[in-house]
Order: sequence, then structure tokens, then C-alpha cells
Amino acid sequence: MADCSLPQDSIFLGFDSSTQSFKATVLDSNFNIVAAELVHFDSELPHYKTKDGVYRDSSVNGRIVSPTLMWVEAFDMMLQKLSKKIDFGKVAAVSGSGQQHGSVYWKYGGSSILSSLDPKKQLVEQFTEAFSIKESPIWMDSCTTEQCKKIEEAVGGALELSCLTGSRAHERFTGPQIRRIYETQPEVYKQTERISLVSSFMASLLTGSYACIDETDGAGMNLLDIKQRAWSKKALDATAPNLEEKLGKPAPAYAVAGFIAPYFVERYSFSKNCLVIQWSGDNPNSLAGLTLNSPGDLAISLGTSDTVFGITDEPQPRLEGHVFPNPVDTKGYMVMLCYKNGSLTREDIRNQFAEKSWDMFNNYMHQTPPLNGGKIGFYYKEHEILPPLPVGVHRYILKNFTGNTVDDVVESEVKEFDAASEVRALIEGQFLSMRAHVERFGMCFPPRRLIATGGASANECILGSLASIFGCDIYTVERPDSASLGGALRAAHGWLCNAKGSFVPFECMYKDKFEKTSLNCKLSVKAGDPTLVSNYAVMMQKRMEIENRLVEKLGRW
Ligand code: ADP
Ligand code: XUL
Repeated sequence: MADCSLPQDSIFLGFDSSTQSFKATVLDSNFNIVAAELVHFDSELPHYKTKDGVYRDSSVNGRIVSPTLMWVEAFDMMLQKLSKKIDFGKVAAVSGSGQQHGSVYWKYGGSSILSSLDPKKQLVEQFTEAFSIKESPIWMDSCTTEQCKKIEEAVGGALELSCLTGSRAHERFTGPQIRRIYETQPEVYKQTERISLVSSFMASLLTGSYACIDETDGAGMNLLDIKQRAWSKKALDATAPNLEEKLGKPAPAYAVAGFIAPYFVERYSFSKNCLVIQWSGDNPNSLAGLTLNSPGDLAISLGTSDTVFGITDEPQPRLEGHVFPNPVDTKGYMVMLCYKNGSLTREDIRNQFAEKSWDMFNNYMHQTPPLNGGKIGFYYKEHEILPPLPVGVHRYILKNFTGNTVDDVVESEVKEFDAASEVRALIEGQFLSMRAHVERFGMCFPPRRLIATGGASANECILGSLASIFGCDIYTVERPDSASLGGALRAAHGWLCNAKGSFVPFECMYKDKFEKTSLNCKLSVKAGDPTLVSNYAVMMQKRMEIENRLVEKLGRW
């Protein structure tokens, strides 16, 4: 095994530019967390007037964007906060995560702004004129159904696109978003010098030049041939003209994007040798941070979105779910499911029924029995991705439900539940849907280990329900912010690959000392009762029948 040690006195910095906040995790060379920070968009940058970090445009159905400059100002604020906690001069490498699919549109001249930053000024002052579009479309957006249909048609169908790029066309994916901009604002498209993802955008700020889109986050665009790890001409042609020149070349996630720009050396005393490693998506970086390296492991991220992901060597792209190149290997793939109604929908039900208190929410969970007396619900505060259903709530009571068979079980639709049942119906509904789609997508079930992460993974009561439905032990890591942790870990990996002159296996960095590091997963909740797991299987079957009917009746596709 190669010597994979890192310089002893150095530290590695990982960021996460996510939906509601900008986060950072700092690792020492033994992979222990030495600092963590957060900038919350709504409360700490109130002048942008975002709600949950976004604008919901009431004039265009489904349009959801974030002000690009807010991310830049959050970065300024983060660096200020971190400067009080760590010595930037010790940072050997920096990398990070961006919320996936979100895009930034640089105006012609953007590259010269990047390369001539004045260290006496904040970043935000210098980027006011850098973008051709000031509001970045983000992953919550769903206004591109028409563009999705046209792109699928142009490449020979939804499954064809999925086999090529890892996903059928999805409204939030960057290709359909770009096509919509080209169709509705051709002049703006023409004035755009470069299109970045949130991830490559942040890397561009750090290097002072346009950074590449990494191969994994690039697969969230409906533009990348996932087997070749290169742009697909067919997909590019189906999207917009002259697109390849606006995207630049994709790069492996472990590659060096460049040295940190002089701006950061002069203003924050970073070393001029500090390397910027390509940034990637938040889910891919979570996979890295949770050190998921066995096909039997699954992770569930309970952040603004809920996602389920794992790795595989033999992906089978389908009409639902996503396949991305493995972010920490040169071969292999990451598979993922994504739900839009995650934490914000849980918060909404908590606010309506549990006096805005997680404690009361948890009390309701304790007061109600597993299986909720046959009460099930579908809660879509936002247009859902999986399945593609519009905003709405659907509640049912299952009659003759014993948990042994679906025969004779009939559902009747009801308008409301009592508060406690509402809370349980939401949580059970979210996890039953995950279990059903994990099985349908061919991900490993039951998983060998299930690792929970993201904001809501701090809630053991929610994790208890997850353990009962999936029937396996639930693990967590030291902090719920695995995306910035993964960014820091990938920074170390990129530094090492650069020092060795070629790719080195990711796990070689921490293998011998894993248990002594902040990467170590700990058992958080024990697996539930096996009888309950099979009762939930019956409920799940019934739930999927209803879901399929809802999709037939109301689905967008
Ligand atoms: P993102 O990275 O997508 O911006 P996070 O992973 O930081 O999101 O998660 C933020 C969410 O975590 C909040 O919207 C909040 O609802 C949820 N959260 C935080 N604490 C709890 C808790 N104790 N129980 C349930 N959810 C929680
Ligand atoms: C993944 C997705 C979200 C975003 C925001 O496909 O849309 O999980 O990455 O976190």
C-alpha cells in the first residue's frame, strides 16, 4: 500500500453551499474535525429577502431561484467567521459541495473580474456586474416540463436519455434549465460566456478563474455521457447551441482546479501553495464524507431535500432515480433517489400541528403506534420529484388492515387526521416511499448498514421510525453535515493524488486509523422488530398502489 500520509501540521477545508445555508468543516491531517461553521441565508443575510434560501416566483408556475450574489456574500461572511477559528495559512487544500443542478450564468467579462480581484474589497462588491442572470435556477425548480419533453424526444426517448446520462430529463436538471433560458431569453444566452454549477462556481471564486464542472456533479445536468465521463454531443445538441464552449471540459473530482487566488492569500493569509480541488455536488460529497464504499451500504440524507444513495458497479438507469459516476473513484457509479418534500415539509407539518416544536412533534410520534392504525398520507408541499406529483395532500384510512396481507384491504380517502396521526402519517409515508423506491430501483434492500445524515438526522425519534421501516440498524457520524465533511476529505484526497502524481484509492487515506477519526460511523438506533418490518411491507404495497393511481391521475408525465 502506498504511503498515504498527509503533512502533519496541515488542515483541510470543506465547504457546502447548500439550499438554506453555507457551511464549513475543517479536518486535521488525522481526519478529526477541528472547526465547523455556518451562515444561515434567511437570518444572516436578510437583505436578500429569501425564504428557506430561495425565491418562489408566483408569476411562473414552479419557478424557484436563489440570488447568485447571496452565495458570494455568504462566502465573504464565512471566511470572516472562520478567520477567528483557524489559521488559514495551514490549509493545504480546500474543496466543497454545491447543491446539485443549480446553475450560474457568467456574462462576457466574468473571467476578467475573476482574475483581477482586489483584496481590499469584499467579494460581493466585485461581482455585482459579473452575471448575465442574477437569479440562479436551483434544484427545487420545476418550470421546465416542456423542455424536458423536447430533450427526451430529441435523444430518442426518456429511457434512452437515462441510459446515456444516468437520468431521464428532470425539471431541476441543468440541461432543461439551460434550454429554457435559451428559448425564453436568447439574448441572455448569447451574452453568457460561461455556465457553472453551484459547485464549479464556488471553485471559480477560489481559483480566480473558471473552474471545470466535475464529472459527478456534471451528471446532474442531463448532458454528460456517464460511461465516457464526457459531454454527450447528442445531449448537448438536444439542449442549446454552442453549449460545449460555455461549459468547458469536465474534470475528475480528485483533480486540482488550481492554486488559491492571490486575493485569498493577501486578504486572509492563505498559503500561496494552497490547492483548490474540484468541488462536487452535495450528495456526492456526502457519499465521500460518509465513506460509503461497499455496495451493501445505503445513506439517507434528511436535509432540505431527502435523498437515498449508495454505490454500485453495475447501474441500471431507469425512468426514476439517478446514476452518477462515483465521486471518489475513477470507475463505478453512485445511485440516488431524491425527494423534494423533505425537511421543509416536515417543518410545515410541525408548524401546523405541533406548535412549531420538534419536542411536541416527537411526543406525537411516541403517542401513536407504528403503522398508525392504518392511516397513511402523501404530503406534497412542493411539486414532488419522486413520484412527479403536484402540490397537494392525500390522506387515507386503510380498512381491514392487519399487516399480514393486502387482500381485503380497502382505503377510503379522508380530509384530516388528528394532530398526532398527521405527524406519524407524514414520517411513515416518507420512509415507506423510500423503501418502496429503493426496492423498485434495484438498490440493496435491506441494506447492510444505513447511515443517516442531514439536518433531521439529529432527531432520534425520526431515526427510530426509519429503523422500524427499513428493518436495519441506523448509523450516524459525528456531525450531520456530511457534505462539507466530504468536501474536506476530498480536499485531502485531491492533495494526495496531486502529491503522488496520479489517482490513489480514497480509503488508503484513513484505512488504518478509521476508528480514531471523526469519520467513524456510530450506531445510533437499533433495527426494529422483524414482524413490524413485514407489516410495513404490506402497508408499503398498498401505498404504492395508491401512489401509482395518483400518478396516473395527476402526474406531470
Ligand atoms: P441543507 O443542507 O439542504 O440546506 P440541512 O441538512 O442543513 O439542509 O438541514 C436543514 C433542515 O434540518 C431544516 O430545514 C430543519 O427542518 C431540519 N432539522 C434540524 N433539526 C431538526 C430536528 N431536531 N428534527 C427534525 N428536523 C430538523
Ligand atoms: C439532488 C437534489 C438535491 C440537491 C439539494 O438531485 O436535487 O438533493 O442536491 O441538496
